Amino acid sequence: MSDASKEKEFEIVIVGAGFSGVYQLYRLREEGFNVRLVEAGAGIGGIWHWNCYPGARVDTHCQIYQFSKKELWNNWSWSERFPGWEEMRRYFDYVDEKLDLSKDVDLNTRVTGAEFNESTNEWSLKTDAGGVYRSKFVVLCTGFASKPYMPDVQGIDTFKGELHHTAAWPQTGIDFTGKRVGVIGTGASGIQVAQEASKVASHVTVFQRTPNLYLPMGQASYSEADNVAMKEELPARFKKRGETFGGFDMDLIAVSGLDVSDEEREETYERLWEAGGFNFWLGSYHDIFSNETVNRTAYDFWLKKTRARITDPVLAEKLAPTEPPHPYGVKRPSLEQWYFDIFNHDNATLVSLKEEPLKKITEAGVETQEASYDFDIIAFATGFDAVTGGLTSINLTGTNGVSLKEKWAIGVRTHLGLATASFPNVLIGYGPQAPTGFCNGPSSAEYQGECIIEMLCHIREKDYARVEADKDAEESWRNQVLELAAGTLFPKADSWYMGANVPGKPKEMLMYPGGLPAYLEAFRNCANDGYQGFNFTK
Ligand code: NA7
Repeated sequence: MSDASKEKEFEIVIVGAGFSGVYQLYRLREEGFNVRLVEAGAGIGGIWHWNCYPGARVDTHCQIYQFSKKELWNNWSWSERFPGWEEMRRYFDYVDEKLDLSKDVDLNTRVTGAEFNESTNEWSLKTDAGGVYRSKFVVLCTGFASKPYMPDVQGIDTFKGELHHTAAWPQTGIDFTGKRVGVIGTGASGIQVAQEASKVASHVTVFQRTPNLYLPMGQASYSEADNVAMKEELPARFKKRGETFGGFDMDLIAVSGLDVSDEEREETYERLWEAGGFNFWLGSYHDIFSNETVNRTAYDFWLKKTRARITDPVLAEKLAPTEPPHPYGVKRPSLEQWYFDIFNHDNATLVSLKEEPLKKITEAGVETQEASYDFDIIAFATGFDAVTGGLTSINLTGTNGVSLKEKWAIGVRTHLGLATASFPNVLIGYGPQAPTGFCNGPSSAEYQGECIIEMLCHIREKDYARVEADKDAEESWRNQVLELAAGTLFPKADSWYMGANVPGKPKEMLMYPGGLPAYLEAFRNCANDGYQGFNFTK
């Protein structure tokens, strides 16, 4: 807000300017709503504003990691199959300019809390910029990864060098040249940092707790001619997204991995592996996520391919253990480019925290139960309080006086992942109990985003003052989510999908695991049935 001391009033306030929030802004504006988008960062782009650590890169191919609006894709060219953060930022700047977004966005403004006024049916949102927003509706688009998870390791404040979480990396950057770099965590962020550091650092030491079952990224550079050819295919790819489990342009194979011969399965795996990206994961047999025997065939194929990249047998057992640490793909596989190769050089070391647990951070570096490692720079690539953290870190007070954080401390409850009881007129995009982490972000922004827009248009048409999720409906939706998850192998890993990466967080499936089409069908049935499970008041 230009004048932070003033109250401003809107029909709808959107929180968060990633793909979901940006989509809400331009579509709700198109529908004629008086809407404002409030964003904590200094720029739009959500995760692509915050993620600026060396090597930060998207793990979904650019063809479908963009908005499907022709006016946008028709005039934009991608330089790589999996773009880096700088290119994603340029893309968001381009979207901003094309759709004239900035005039309705307040940057550098973090929503810290909100209260509902029962007599006016309005929310009052407080921000760290000092101002107050009053609005009839709030659409929360805080994303799955807006609250970094920093483990409670003793001595973090004592380190004399540079220590940062990858998601809170200094925007001015840090030069790794000639430095001793420590990387804690081996998910997508950890290996991206390690790959970059290995090129210029005097030494990089990677601390691994659980081996990540990486897939080859299959990065490619794109010329202008490639972009011209790509555009021909885009409408079909965009359409396909709404028909597939993960909102991708590929889908799980309908037959069981056990109903094919060993030769056919091997050929399929080989083809998927060669295709790169998430093909081996989201293009595999549908029962890879529910049948341990099928899952093991995928693991064994992965093991064979990965072991072929690692020469040292001791290292090989650490990076790619003979026995799977958990079923294949129930933790998100990160896409590696030259990660395994870095350990073939003298300037890289892998430390297994299973063999020598982390003890503390010291002035000089990292101390494990076995040894001390000195660093100039430490990157905590330890992930996020995923999916719920961005929402519960806003002090939202429900009509019963209970905050969202308190309500969800004993397990998430929502109806269709769109709203939660006692929080009237709050709608959630890309949050828990929706496809979210199993779904391509831009696909969710558009497909689930349209559910939110449809609801808001319905409310306006009927002149309702208030909408709220029904308590019974949210119990029922929760049970559907948990029952679907119980039929899968996902609960067998302590992943962020299960909320199990953050100590003290309830271990429960945080996503709707039935796939995007089934989710959209559930919404359609609900809407056709007069929005059953939502209570409306005039
Ligand atoms: P991830 O994928 O959640 O990875 C976090 C990593 O940090 C993972 O290897 C964790 O090991 C490790 N970790 C977490 N806490 C600790 C502690 N206390 N000690 C040591 N190691 C720890 O986050 P990313 O940022 O890499 O990626 C997030 C998503 O962004 C990713 O899924 C893609 O969608 C892009 P663990 O496996 O829990 O043993």
